[in-house]
Amino acid sequence: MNRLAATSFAAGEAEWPRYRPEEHRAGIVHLGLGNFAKAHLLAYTDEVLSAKGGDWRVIGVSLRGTAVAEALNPQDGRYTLITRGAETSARIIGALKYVVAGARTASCALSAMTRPACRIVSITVTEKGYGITSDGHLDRAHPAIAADLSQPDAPLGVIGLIVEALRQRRAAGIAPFTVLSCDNLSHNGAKLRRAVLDFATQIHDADFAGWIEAQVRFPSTMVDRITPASTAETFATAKELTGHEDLAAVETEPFRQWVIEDDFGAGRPEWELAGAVFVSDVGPYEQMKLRMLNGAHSMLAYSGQLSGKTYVRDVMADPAHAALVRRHLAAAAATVRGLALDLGAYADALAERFSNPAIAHATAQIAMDGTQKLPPRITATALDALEAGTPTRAFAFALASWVTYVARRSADGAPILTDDPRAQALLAAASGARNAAALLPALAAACPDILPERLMAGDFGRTLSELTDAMLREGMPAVIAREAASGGV
Ligand code: CS2
Repeated sequence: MNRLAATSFAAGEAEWPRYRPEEHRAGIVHLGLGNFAKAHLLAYTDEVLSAKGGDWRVIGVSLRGTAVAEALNPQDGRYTLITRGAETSARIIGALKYVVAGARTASCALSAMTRPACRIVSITVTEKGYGITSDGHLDRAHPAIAADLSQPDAPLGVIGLIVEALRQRRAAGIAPFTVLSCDNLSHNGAKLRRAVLDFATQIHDADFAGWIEAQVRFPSTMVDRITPASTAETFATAKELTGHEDLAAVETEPFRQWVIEDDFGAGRPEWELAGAVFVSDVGPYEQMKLRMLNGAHSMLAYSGQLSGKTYVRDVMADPAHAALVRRHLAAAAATVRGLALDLGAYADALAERFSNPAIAHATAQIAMDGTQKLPPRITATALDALEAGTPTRAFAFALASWVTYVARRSADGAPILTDDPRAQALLAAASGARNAAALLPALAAACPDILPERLMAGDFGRTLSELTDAMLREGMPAVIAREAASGGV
């Protein structure tokens, strides 16, 4: 098999590295190497290396099994990044050095993270990977947090790894790295910082926590690039465009955005050369993206799953459903404060990105982990809208879609909800409940951060209940058609 590797000759239409990756040392350790990091942080870093050089290659750490390492390491970290828009193009990324995974993850990751050359530890582990509650506290019930608190020198999770690596660096007199969270958590840097300090205080002492507080930077970031899971078609396109077999190929959309707080303690790549934007406060950008893009995504994922739409583009191809996406974007935009940006234009661009016919972004992929995603995407937005007196029906529709999704069973009686760390608790709460009057209080008791009292009461609570009953009784397609026709806000 002609497999992609450092020694491969450039072939096909793809763009090959115009720099020599092996001449650059690693300056970043990335925890949670998956498709998103491969399409985002690594793509930006690859362009900087190409334009400017520097010791900023990336060592990846995979915390969820060995598949990613098994695909990438035999290829010397090389992989094909396919961009699908009006045209399809491909670029071979050379920024990744290798991936650590498997039985020795903790020791190998710690040795990479404690090298003086490591100046940034970046992270994409999804919302559920941190062990931080939606209100920003250390979640002691999270499996990795619980395990790492009892065995801090062989950590399995992000927070445990960061704390142990920082402890070892301090003991060896090595300056700390900057910690860069690149996940869709609101205030991702600030929340991670608080959880790290909390963890460090628990297992070490206030002196060490004080050192972290004074020395370690945790800039917040807003990251954006729609990146579907790779399929057989991804691998076939990679082969066609590169002339090589690539078991680590990833595909993504042309658009990308990265807004970063410029607060790095030990240097950073000039990511602005690749289009990243450095600001002093990421908050408003994060709010815009989480509430508009991700909020609309979650709404269309649940309502799409319940109306037979496999991909986001299928939702957008149904005019009634697309109108509800538009309604959601407008209602979410009305809650975003502090940005001198044209949110109408941002909403238009989102609708266009969601409609991209070349991107097969599965609604099932977005529907995963709802308990982690909904609090900042929908609940916080709905609460702000209620407070400000701006339209809220779109949020009641989104929450009713999730509630109905949790309650729904397939023809053989199996739940359709599976991929959520709280699936068991949700299914237990929903079991036997046949209408909104039974279902809503049960789910609110299980997830008060998704259905707080304020949203269960008053007009909002009534609308939520009516929509849930309608979805359960008449089915999602009928409710979508009626909602869109009534133009309700
Ligand atoms: C999506 C995001 O899966 C999801 O929940 O909403 O992954 C989304 O595609 C990215 O945040 C886009 O930047």
